[in-house]
Amino acid sequence: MPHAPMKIEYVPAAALTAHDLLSAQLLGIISYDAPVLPRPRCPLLTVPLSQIGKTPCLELWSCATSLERGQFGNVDYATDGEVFFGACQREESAAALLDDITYEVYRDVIRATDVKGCPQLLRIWNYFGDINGSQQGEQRYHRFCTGRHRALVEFKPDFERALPAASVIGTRDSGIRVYFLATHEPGVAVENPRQLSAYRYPAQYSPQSPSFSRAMLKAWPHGTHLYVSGTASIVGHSTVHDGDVRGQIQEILRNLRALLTKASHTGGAPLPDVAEASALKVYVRRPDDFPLIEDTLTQALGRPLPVLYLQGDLCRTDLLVEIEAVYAH
Ligand code: 3EB
Repeated sequence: MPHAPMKIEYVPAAALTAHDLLSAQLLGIISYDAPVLPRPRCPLLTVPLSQIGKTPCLELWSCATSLERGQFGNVDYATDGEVFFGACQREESAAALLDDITYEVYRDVIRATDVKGCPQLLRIWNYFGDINGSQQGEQRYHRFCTGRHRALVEFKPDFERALPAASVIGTRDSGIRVYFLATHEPGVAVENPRQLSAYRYPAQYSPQSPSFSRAMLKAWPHGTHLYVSGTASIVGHSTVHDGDVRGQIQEILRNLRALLTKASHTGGAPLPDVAEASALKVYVRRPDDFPLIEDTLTQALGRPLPVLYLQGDLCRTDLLVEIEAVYAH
């Protein structure tokens, strides 16, 4: 991602010096299993997902200019006025419903970006515990969808025009964590012709349909990024290849290719091939599937890519793997 205002890298934690961690150009750090010492000056979010298969890496977000950093409500942020990176973490108590906590998190996210003049949410990552479990008789993923939608309706009246790209992944520990990218001018939401838009899913998946777009295309002053949502083996609105990991990956790759083609028409310029991702995260439900998943993906892509494999739960119990990506050109 040479010319855009920010980049995302996966860096072995052991390779980072204290000097690196204190850099004025760091927008944020996402830590999965790797410890982060000393405490950086930028927002730091620790996500309880185990990394599989490689030396522990940190996800580093950086840009070329110096940043203003601060806190707004529960949101830690860093911004250069063009890009706005934020992170927010809330613990859960048995008494609080996940819909209400999610609502409050999204309210804070929207307020922080509004106050700082970057109200256009481009991409948001959502992580919380026990995603396939229930709370007071309602699935927790459904509660999440309800709380998110309630906040968007209340604080973003025209949100349906440019829903951010998103991932929602179940973590091993409780609490909700989100991090996000926002800016001042909107991007263009891109839907996948092979899939029903998630915000139109029938109620069988969630009484309140999920509020996200399949991808967000953003033309920065010096380069275009495509932020691809967590992409699963879903065609139309149905899961396909139940129980077949290899089949699920191949379907995900078809979905990614279709999305890239659609995005290149939308943006009026060709986007790179599926194998030219700048950053990939692969969420694996069952760690035992990792060798097959890595093998299938490496063969299909034909080259080593910047990729993190993380063990996480996916919102439908029949999904075994999900892939998110960033493309640049
Ligand atoms: C899907 O396509 C798989 O609720 O924001 C992927 C990415 C999924 C984001 C969300 C859900 C979300 O429906 C699940």
